[in-house]
Amino acid sequence: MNKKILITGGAGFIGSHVVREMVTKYPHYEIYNLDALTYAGNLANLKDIEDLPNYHFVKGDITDAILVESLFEKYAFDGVIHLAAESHVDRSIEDPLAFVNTNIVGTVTLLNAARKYWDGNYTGKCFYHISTDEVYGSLGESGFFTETTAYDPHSPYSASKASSDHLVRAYHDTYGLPVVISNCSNNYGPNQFPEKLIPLFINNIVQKRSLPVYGKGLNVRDWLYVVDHARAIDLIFHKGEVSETYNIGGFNEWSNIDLIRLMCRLMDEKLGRESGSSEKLITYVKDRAGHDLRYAIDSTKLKEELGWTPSLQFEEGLSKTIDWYLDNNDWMEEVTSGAYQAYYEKYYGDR
Ligand code: NAD
Ligand code: TDX
Repeated sequence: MNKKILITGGAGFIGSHVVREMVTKYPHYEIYNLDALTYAGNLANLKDIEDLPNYHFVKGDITDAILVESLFEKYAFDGVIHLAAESHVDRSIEDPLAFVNTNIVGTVTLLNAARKYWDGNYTGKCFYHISTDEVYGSLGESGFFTETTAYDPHSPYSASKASSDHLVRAYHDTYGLPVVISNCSNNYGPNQFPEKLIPLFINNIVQKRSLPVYGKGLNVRDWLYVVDHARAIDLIFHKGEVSETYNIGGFNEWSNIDLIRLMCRLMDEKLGRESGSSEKLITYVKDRAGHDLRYAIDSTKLKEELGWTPSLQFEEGLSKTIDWYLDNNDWMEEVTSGAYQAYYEKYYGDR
């Protein structure tokens, strides 16, 4: 069946992998990528697919109700895959309101448009909201987050994502909107903005800059290769049950310091540096405020109900990821120098 799908945040890290998955796997779908091109949005992430006839880019803000409604009116979307968000915890500590605006107001703006234009005709429609494991808060030494774990967010980022999740569910319960939500663990892979741990540290190791480890480096994160997340999103969008939640994760927990040591070892090998030289860059710095100790996702439901399993083992995925950043030094330079933003300003500044 043909579908017209609105993907928000498709120029970002995960969004660009989702857009690629959808436009290449479903050439008979029309995919509309709505992205404001904030500092985290980069059209270079989509260079390889931007000329495909079923891909369409719209520069715009999800909080702009007039624009969002005009898109629903013009294109009559069957589905929404909503990824646009402010996504970095440290930035949320500096500027919480930006997170409230995009993550909460932006989500409600999209929900309102879907409700207005679908107008109770929900057959074949789906509003899919992409969320995070951080809404569940922090685990102790043991246990996992399941779909029924109570929400307990600690950062302005995770609180804003939790709020948006509640609103999505409220639109189902109150107005009958056909929604589905997934909560995923930490992603890694190509095209991630180098403010997040893995690309930041890869770049710092290349540049021989210090590696700022928060606190004692004992916080634990559960890492998933971004393409496996994109595959799960495709599956849930097509096969997920309306009003259900699916946790996505690969049962792959690493303490930050163990992960950083592994990255240092792999990078010494790849860069032909003396063994142990990158580890000397490790610097312990002041801990992040409200730093969650441990995240670990139980994705049994997704496996048992929809048959999803991750395709990549972590060491293989990490090695592939490091190779991608080493091979795409131009991408890293453009992103860190801000050159790409000057380009967008020039081409989209007055649109
Ligand atoms: P990202 O920061 O790399 O990309 C966000 C994208 O959204 C960018 O292209 C940006 O330009 C766009 N955007 C931001 N504000 C916008 C606005 N007001 N209007 C339109 N576009 C806007 O984020 P990401 O890491 O790819 O995360 C994508 C989604 O997945 C987010 O909802 C995030 O909460 C969720 N998530 C991320 C992770 C992770 O590890 N990165 C894990 C689980 C869930
Ligand atoms: O310089 C650093 N030093 C450091 O020790 C940075 C940037 C991070 N860290 C630590 C903090 C975390 O324990 O590394 C861990 C990972 O940090 P981030 O990459 O900032 O990710 P995290 O805070 O875990 O959140 C990520 O996963 C869930 C994404 O940014 C979110 O968007 C997603 O929802």
